[in-house]
Amino acid sequence: MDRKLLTLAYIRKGERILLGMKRRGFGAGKWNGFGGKVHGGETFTTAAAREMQEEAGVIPIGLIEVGQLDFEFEGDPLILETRVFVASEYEGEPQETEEMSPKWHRLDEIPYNEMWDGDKYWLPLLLQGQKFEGHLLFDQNDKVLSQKIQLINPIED
Ligand code: 6OG
Repeated sequence: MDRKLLTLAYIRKGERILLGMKRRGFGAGKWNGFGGKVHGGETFTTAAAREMQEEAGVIPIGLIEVGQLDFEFEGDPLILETRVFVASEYEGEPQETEEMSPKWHRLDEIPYNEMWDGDKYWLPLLLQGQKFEGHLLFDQNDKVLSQKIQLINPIED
């Protein structure tokens, strides 16, 4: 099975999260975090920071890896191995790029119906400060067919 290594990074500031409307390519028309392919010689973390700078014009500070998600599409042997990151600090001001239009969203107004269908299963975990890993299988219309997500070292409360 082929694996493609991707990053997906968010900036979360208090009660708001920075999302980008993807303007072209894979996932166009959806709000998402920022990210893309890991280049040779890069770590996931350096790739995540580079992609965020390229797509949103901000440099994240103190990126923390919080998740690993394997995205798979029915009928496609490729697995998108995606490492998920979050930062609470950044340098620069979010700006529109060719790839993304960034916008702050209140945590109680996350536009899940304009995001990848899988996000509702795991983004709430990120927002709770949890770490997670999982696998999501999508059909050819980008709908989730099955998913399994588990917490890593769950936070006790
Ligand atoms: P480029 O092809 O633009 O990188 N990505 C996904 N994000 C979410 N939320 N759900 C998915 O479910 C995704 N599949 C891929 C990873 C693609 C970007 O899109 C993310 C990368 O940040 C299927 O270089």
